[in-house]
Amino acid sequence: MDHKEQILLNIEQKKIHLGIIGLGYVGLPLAVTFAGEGVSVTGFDNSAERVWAVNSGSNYISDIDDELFSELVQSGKLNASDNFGGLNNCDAIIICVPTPLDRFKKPDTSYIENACSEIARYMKPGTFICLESTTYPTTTEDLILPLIENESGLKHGSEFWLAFSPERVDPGNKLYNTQNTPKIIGALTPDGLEIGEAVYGIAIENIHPVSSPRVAEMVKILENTYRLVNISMINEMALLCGKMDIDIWEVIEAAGTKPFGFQAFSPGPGIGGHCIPLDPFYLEYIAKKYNFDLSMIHTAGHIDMMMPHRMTIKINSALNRVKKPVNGSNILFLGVAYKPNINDARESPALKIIDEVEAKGGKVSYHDPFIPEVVTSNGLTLSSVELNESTLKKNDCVVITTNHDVFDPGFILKHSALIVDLRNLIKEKSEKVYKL
Ligand code: SAJ
Repeated sequence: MDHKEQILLNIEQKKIHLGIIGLGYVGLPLAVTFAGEGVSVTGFDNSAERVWAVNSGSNYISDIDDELFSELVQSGKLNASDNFGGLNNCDAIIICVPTPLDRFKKPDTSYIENACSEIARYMKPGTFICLESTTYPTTTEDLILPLIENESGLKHGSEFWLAFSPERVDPGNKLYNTQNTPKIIGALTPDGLEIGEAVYGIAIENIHPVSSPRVAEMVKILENTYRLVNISMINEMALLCGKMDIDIWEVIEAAGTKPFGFQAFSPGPGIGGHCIPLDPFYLEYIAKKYNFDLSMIHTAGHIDMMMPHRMTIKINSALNRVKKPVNGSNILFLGVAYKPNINDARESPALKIIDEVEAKGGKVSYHDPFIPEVVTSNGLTLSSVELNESTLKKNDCVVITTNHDVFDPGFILKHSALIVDLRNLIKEKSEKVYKL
C-alpha cells in the first residue's frame, strides 16, 4: 500500500492523527471541530501558557463551548504541546499561524516559515500539509513547497502533499462556525486535493475545491479586500454626510430597501481586528511583483488610517460646542473591543483614538465588559471602569466606540452630559448626541 492509499484508508477509518500548528481564534476551534468528530488532535503552539491552558481543559476562545472543550481534553482526543517533535506522529498537519504586517505594512511570513521548518524537520513520509493562514497568492507554491522539499529531503507529490485552505472564522458569529462555513481548498496535485478533501470532509459540511492553491489564496484575500474597501468607502461617505448635515444611517437604511445590487456596511471609527485592516496589504505587496498597483487597497488603507484622527477631531468639536477643551476634560470610552460582543482589542480603533485624545490632554478612561485591561500602542495601561450613573455623570464626554449588545442606550443617554456616538447605538435624537 503506497502513502496515498494508506492515508486515505486512515482518514476513512478516522484513524489519522491531526496536528494543528497555532492555537489561536482559528486553530483552536478547528482542533475542537475535528476532535469532536472523533479524530485525535494535537495542537502545537510556542506559547507554554496556551499549551498549559489546553491541557488543563481551560478554554480561552469565546466562540468555543467550554464544556465540550473540557470533555475533549479529558477524553484524550485533544491535547497540546510546545514540542514540535510530535509532528512526527501526525498524518495531516494544518498551519494556522499569524500573518501580520511589519512596521512598514509589508507581509511578515516568518511565522509561516518557522512552522514549515518545524514540519520539515519532524514530518514523516506520507503527510498531508495545509496552510490556512491568510497570505498573498503564490505563497504555497513559491515559499512553502521549496522550503519543505529542501529542508525535509522528501519529494512533494509522492512523499507529502501540500494544499491551501483559507480560514473563514468570524469571531462572535453565532450562526456560522468552523463546521458549517463552506471550506475552499486548492492543492498542488490531484492526489493532494483528493486527500485534502477527505481530511476536511471529516469535520466540515461543505468543501469547495478549486484548481490550485493560488486560486484558494486569492479567494480569501478577495473576501477581506472586499470588506476593507467597502467599510472604508462607507466611512468616507459618513464623514461627507456629517459635513452636509445628512444622516448617513438614514441613507444606508433607505439604500437597503433596494432588493438587489446593494449591501449595507456600517460606518464606524475605523477597522479593527487582525484580518481586514491587514490582509489586503499582502495582495498589494505581491501585485507589485507583477508591476501592478492595487490603488483601491492603497486608498482604502489611507482612509482607514486617518479615521482615528478624524474621530479625535469630532470629539474635539463636540466638546468645543459646550465650551470645553479636550485638554483637562474627562472622556469615557464605551467599548474597546474591535467589534461588538467579543473580547479582542487587536488593531482596535478605540485604542488609537484613546491615545490621540490622551496626547491632547484628555483624561481618558474606558468601560468594556469583555476586556478588563488594555495597553495602548502609546503604552497607556488602563483598566475597565464600572458603567454606572456616577461614572457617566462625572465625564465631560462619553464616546461610544464599540456597540456591545449589553449597552443600554437609554441609560447612557439619560446620565451623560455629552455623547459622541461612533456606532449609531443611540437612536433617539438629542442635542447632546453627536453622530459619526
Ligand atoms: N466594521 C465596520 N463596518 C462594517 C463591518 C465591520 O466598521 O460594516 C468593522 C468592525 O467593527 C471591525 C472591523 O470592521 O472593527 C472588521 O470586522 P469584520 O467582522 O469584517 O472582521 P473580523 O476580523 O472580525 O472577521 C472577518 C470575518 N468577518 C465577516 O465575514 C463578517 C471574515 O471576513 C473573515 O473570516 C475573518 O475576518 C478573517 O479571518 O479573515
